[in-house]
Amino acid sequence: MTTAYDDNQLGRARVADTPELTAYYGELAERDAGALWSVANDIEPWYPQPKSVPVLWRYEELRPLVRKALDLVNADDAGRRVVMLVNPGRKDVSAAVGLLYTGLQIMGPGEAMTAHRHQAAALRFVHEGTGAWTIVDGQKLRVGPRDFAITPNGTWHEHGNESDDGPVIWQDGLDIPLVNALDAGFYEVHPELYQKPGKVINSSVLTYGANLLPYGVEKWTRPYSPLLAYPWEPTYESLRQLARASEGSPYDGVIAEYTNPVTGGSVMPTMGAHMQLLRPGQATKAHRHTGSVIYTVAKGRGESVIGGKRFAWKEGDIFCVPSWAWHEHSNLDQDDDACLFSFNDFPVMRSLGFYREEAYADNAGHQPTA
Ligand code: GTQ
Repeated sequence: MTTAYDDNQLGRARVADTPELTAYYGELAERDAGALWSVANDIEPWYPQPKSVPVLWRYEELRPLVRKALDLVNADDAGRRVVMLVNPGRKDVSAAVGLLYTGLQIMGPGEAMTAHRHQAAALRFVHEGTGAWTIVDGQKLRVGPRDFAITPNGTWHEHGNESDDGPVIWQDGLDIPLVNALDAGFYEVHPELYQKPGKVINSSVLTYGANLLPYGVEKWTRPYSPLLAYPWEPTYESLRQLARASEGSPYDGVIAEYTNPVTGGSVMPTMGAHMQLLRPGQATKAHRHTGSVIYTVAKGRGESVIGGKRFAWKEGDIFCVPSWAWHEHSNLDQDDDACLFSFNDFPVMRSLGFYREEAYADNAGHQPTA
């Protein structure tokens, strides 16, 4: 029996075990009950106590293992050929951090996966390969390196690689652990296995991609962005323009959120995404916030200090920041900018009133490192 005895402070549980209490706890347990004071300090911590730890996954180490999966399993048998990134503290729920899942999916030349839909929402960030496509609710999208695309929850989706000169590797980001934590998961295979896409490729990008709200199209009332793909070039160009017009954030450099063009809100109800640019040599200050973040290095090289630990990164690497962990980023290239793509569960935090943020006050805003 554990005793909540760590915080010997007024207003906190501080009941020591005695033989009578231990026997009493046993009697309660036999009736599927328990004494709150024996767990109170654990279940109501002073501040968030994530099980997740900061992790950096090196693309050059994972890439050969991801490619190996091409030979080891065929896509139809595996359903999706994905190497998951698993946080050592969240193996029980297959999360990369917090309640977010991520993995590297590989599709060989000419491959096409069957269509399905599920309660979990998904997003893609392309690492390499030229032939990637996905059909989301009947709309075919072509995506290339550093492009970002969404598969909102409940939409039919299938993917493939139509190039004949090499595999596609893209990163999947899903809220699977969140959906499961809420016992809300559903999954369906498409009755015809494959969708019949409309003729126009990237139609949502053609419709919504230029900061203009189109007339004469279906009035958009669904809770996710009608724009399903966000190509790299205009995203990068926008950040460079923003860098000319604004100082940016002291914690994140020049940063912008991918938005639903109809509402200005996050791309999906459970997950948001950002692209940020660190100027040559820029070192940001540390802050922390509730909500978990998974970062992918889109361009350049640098390092981040997360929870007092230093992680050096370069293009393709993936790292995570657990909720409430201090973090700051540096671009180690003095001549070129660095860009970080990231996705998060901030929309969940915000809609539940759980979002909090705090600046690191000491040491000129930088964490001490070992
Ligand atoms: O493509 O919908 O990496 O359902 C894991 C689960 C991708 C997907 C993953 C999925 C998907």
